[in-house]
Amino acid sequence: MSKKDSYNENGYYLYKSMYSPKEMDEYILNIHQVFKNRMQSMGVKWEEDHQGFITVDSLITFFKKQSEGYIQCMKQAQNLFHTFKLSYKEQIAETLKELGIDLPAFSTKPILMINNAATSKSYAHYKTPPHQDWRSIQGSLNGIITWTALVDVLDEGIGPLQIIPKSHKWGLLDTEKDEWYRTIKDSRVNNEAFISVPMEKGDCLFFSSFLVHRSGAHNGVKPRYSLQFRFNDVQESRFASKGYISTYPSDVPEIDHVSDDNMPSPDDMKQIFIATN
Ligand SMILES: O=C(O)CCC(=O)C(=O)O
Ligand SMILES: [Fe+2]
Repeated sequence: MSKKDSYNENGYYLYKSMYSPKEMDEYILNIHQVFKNRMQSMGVKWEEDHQGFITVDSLITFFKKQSEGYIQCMKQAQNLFHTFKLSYKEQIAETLKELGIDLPAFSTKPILMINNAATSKSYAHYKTPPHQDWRSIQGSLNGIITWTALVDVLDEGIGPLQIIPKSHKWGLLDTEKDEWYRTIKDSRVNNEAFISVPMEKGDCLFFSSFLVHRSGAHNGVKPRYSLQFRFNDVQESRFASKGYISTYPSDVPEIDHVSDDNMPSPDDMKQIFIATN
């Protein structure tokens, strides 16, 4: 069966070794750099291993003491140039095309997740209940999500992604609002229907925005790092006829949250633009 036929039939395609382990480690080091800078500015101490990764214990301590600081770092890490760079891979573009997206466009910003009960404010922050991404995106009908494992997500304890193969063909399922977002109400969505998708560091799962999926159970020992890119197809006629609807408004400045305190002085600027001669 061709890649396209298998994808159409099952609703997903696993691309092994999209990225090398080295590429993944370099990216996580950049993420950790965001944390180090913020922790330093807050006077929070951390420990790191011989490669420069912050230890899990230090990250957990940071979250426990300063959860807002931790969340700010997560948001900033999502915006790293490096995050976007990982999406500009020829193999991603080629695979999207092979699977049926003619002219891909991001439907949302990249989504970086570090799943760990110890660094989550609620259960749904590290264990996403069954859902279809299309419900929140509402983009092209052939939308695709890429879900990349930044670390090995192999054994059940680290919570491999769970999917219901072929469920994309069921169409959009009924949901009810809940404290996470919306819960699917459909008898076909039950524990027996899910399969786990164990992935090695650098593997990338392409799946339909209609495929039912959820997070696996995480035992809280090793954090699970993943990165999602979400694509619409600008060529899909229904999407165009709906006026390229976007349920994710672009960021606007949050005026009320910007402080007037401690604004930069000319001296601060001199520190940034230091003359070299
Ligand atoms: O990474 C996960 O476990 C699931 C996340 C997810 O499905 C989502 O963010 O829509
Ligand atoms: Fe999802």
